[in-house]
Amino acid sequence: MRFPSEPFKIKVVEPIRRTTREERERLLQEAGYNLFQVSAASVYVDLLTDSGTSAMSDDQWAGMMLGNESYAGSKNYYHFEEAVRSIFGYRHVIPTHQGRMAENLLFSTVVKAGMCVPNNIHFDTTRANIEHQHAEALDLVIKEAYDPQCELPFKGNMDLVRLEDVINRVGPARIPLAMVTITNNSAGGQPVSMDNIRRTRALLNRYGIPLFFDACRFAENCFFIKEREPGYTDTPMPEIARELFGYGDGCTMSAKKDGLVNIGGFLSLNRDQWAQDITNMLILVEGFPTYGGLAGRDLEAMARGLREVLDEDYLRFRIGQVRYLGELLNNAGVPILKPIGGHAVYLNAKEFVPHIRRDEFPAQALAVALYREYGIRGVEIGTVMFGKNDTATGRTIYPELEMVRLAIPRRVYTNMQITYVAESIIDLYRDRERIRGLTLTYEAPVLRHFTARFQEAPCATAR
Ligand code: P71
Repeated sequence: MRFPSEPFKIKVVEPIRRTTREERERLLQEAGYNLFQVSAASVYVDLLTDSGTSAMSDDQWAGMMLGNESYAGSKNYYHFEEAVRSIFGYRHVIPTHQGRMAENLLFSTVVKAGMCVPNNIHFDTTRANIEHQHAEALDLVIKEAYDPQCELPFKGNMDLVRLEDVINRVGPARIPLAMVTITNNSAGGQPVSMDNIRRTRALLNRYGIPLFFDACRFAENCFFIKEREPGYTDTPMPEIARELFGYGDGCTMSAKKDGLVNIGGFLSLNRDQWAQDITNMLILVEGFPTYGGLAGRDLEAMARGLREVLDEDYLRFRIGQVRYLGELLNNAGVPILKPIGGHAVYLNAKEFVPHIRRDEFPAQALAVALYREYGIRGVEIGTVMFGKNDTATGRTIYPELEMVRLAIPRRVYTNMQITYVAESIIDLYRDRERIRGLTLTYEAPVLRHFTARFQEAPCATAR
């Protein structure tokens, strides 16, 4: 089957409410046309993020009841440690409450002012945590990643020529580690090939630079390797993961993605000295090393989720469901980023609403229209999130991509709900000329997308 049906049945349900268009119009006005400010209870299908939004299995819930909430040495920590070691293979396992804390602990320990950390593309929290150390976060993905039309099987790959240039330019002493984000969230959930990882490792070895993975969506990346990379068709998922992580020295993980939990993360690594320094910092800011800001039951759910996520039936359904949405849209001529990624479909707003000028936030306008007309919430990944004001000229520096991301939570929506999303977007596309641009009325100095407020520009056709 091209699009496998759900490999689970539903045991617990959460009702979701449909609202009227009038209600949503009012809610949008109150929210300043910012979907982060709309209450989730007024959203019908919520595709804001795939992070922390998974449905847990009965086995995970059963594990929650076996939580041991001792301050030190909870058995759930040992289960968790064993799960992480068996999948990732690194010696030290340090739990954190979510991914960005793992990043913060790692970078505050090993990155010093004036240093540089290369990555394919840093996720915003990774970049922010590096810049917080007064260091530079460099994005060195292959250039095709920035072309929404270019179809490559591994569009998240590191550009090894640029990586070597950077090492030669800044010198290995100023690069405490390099990272590879699997899958590459910021440019469409695109995977990195085993071959590219192997070569990245070989290059870094020549300069003695450690390699860390941002492993949030590692299982999805490993599934793409199995599907697309020669030599892996018959390799079991855990073996693919072991080989991949074997090329690294450690990883940071937000288990809110491929850990199939609602909260949790970790840092895992081989270097004893780094682990010791990080653990000392963990105790200061997060908690004792056998719970790291989580409850025992959370650790148990994470241990079980990390094993479940490598189940091939699950992954085939998961990747298939995202692809199902993407292909329905693509076949109807709706402009999307290609190839379809692992966790989300991205609408290309530059082509969807070409009548909206760049300074009127086309992707934000599209996300607002999708909510107003159909109660579906996506997230803008474009000028609101990544545009910068050039203080010298007062002009806006626009990011390369202007997208609305439709991130699919894991095991949450049925294929019928996904069909509803596709049909809604196809309808909206037919009516796209009616979508109006927005003007910014408030922005915070940092991470403005969470709290920005907008007004609607006059009707485009009336201009
Ligand atoms: C996503 C998120 C969650 C998010 C974060 C910020 C604003 C809106 C939504 C989080 C990631 C990620 C990668 C590759 C690290 C984190 C941080 N992604 N690396 O895509 O995608 O993890 O949220 O657990 O701290 O919606 P954390």
